[in-house]
Amino acid sequence: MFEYLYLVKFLIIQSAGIIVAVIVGGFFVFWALYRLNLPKTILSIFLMLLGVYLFLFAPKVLSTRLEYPFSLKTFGPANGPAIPLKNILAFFKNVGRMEKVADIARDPNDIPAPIVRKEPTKVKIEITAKEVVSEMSPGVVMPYWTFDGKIPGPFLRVKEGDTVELTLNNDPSSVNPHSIDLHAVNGPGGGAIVTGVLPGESKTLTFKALNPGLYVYHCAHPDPAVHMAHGMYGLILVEPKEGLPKVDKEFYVMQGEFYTADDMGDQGLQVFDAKKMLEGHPEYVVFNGRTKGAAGNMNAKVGDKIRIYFGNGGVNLVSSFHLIGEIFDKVYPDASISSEPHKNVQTTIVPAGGATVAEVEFEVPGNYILVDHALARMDRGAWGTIKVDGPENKEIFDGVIDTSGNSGH
Ligand SMILES: [Cu+2]
Repeated sequence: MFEYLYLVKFLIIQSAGIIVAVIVGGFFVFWALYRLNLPKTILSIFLMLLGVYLFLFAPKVLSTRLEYPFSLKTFGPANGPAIPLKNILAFFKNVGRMEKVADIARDPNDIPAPIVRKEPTKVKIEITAKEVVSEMSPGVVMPYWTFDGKIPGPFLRVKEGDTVELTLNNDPSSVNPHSIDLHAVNGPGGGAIVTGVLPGESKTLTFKALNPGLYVYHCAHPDPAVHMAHGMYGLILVEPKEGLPKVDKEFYVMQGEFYTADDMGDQGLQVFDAKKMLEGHPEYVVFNGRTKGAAGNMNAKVGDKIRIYFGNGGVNLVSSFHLIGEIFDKVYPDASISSEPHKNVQTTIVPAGGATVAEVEFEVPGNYILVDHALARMDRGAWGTIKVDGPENKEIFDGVIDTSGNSGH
């Protein structure tokens, strides 16, 4: 599936095009001026102005297309948000060793089973930070940074009171250092200050899971926003001592933003645009790392109790989480599972770096669409589907389904 020539297209064709255009343009100007037989002073002034024009404007054209804006700075504590030029060169050096992931989206069903044991214990977890190449949509090739090669990272499940020994490896093919900050941790940096790993390194963090809840974890290596805008986030569930109420199915979905120099839908290898990230103008807003990342794998039956673990990796936007055609029977706002849930909720706010736990039971079969109800983002990719099978229920929902394509669904 990989059109690897895009790398060549990106580096050679675009730069060669500019060089050819400048040379041919120069010859054309010389030729035109000689034909007009203008005096040497006018010719000199013209060339001087042309030189000034190129000096002022050519770098702007080149900087957005041929390199990360490495000169871009912030006033945050980290060195960001630009990616150093040496890392761009290292990317092209390492890309042959990087894994080409056929599908970057983590399956929403990829969740460990509920914990049955009653007593807290010691849990060992190993995660690998890995930079990979995959597709945002067919032909749109992205350098992704991940936990375990998928977006979001693995769904971690522990119990209140557990002692967690978490080892973070950084794959040797990586270019960048990485770390992990888990919002479930009580301690500086959420663990990030002890898990900073260079490519090929491993480090271990031990923490006690004191507070039950559903928490975001993410890479926090400077600049954290850049790492999250490449896909480095996931969820950790700290189950309460008594466990969560039993449901028939659980799903795992995370929203995230991607900032590319090219416009949405442009094909080829995509370059990260730090300026768009600072301004909060993503080209893609998606569920589980790519367009259609949460479409097609979630199935349920009428009458099933469904629980959705939904998180927002950000890095800028707040999600207005909504399920078209249903009402959440229960929502634990801000994923506060030790509080009483809200009942009968249409849309629930999930802040950047936050999560929610929503439960729903379907009465009527059909396709139900998960969205961020800031619906322009659906056009940027933020949607998923739950397919519900079962007997019709005409008392609750009846009518002739519009198949003209004008209904939108
Ligand atoms: Cu990272």
